[in-house]
Amino acid sequence: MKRLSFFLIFFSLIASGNANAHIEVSNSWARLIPNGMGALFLEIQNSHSEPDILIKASSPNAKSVMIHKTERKNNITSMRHLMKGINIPANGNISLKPGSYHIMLSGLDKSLELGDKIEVTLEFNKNKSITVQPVLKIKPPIYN
Ligand SMILES: [Cu+2]
Repeated sequence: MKRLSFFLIFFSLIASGNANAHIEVSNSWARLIPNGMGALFLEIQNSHSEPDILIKASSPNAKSVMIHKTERKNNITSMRHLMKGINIPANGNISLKPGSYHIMLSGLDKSLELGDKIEVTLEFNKNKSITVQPVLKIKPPIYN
């Protein structure tokens, strides 16, 4: 009986671990923009049959971290703050890339230089938080 309950606990731990780890983040990199600004780009893959939401992000290297989307309307480019985060479709993926979704960093540590790594933690509605360590780069064009 003791052995059986041990296995039950063991398997329920595996099951909850799987349900909690359906989000994968890859190809993260960050752009350093003058005046202590930066933007983080990455890809999010959801292998679950239910959608999830990237609800917020935070960084020990920046004073403010916001989820943004760059939009172009009537030849004017602007950035929108996505208060409700970004939906990640079931069994799908979302790209945070220049000209689209990104994570806006402001008030970055003044000592940071190109090639340095920063740390950003992403929080999801269902999945556990994921921390990435993107390298600071500049990829032209700077504003798009
Ligand atoms: Cu932005």
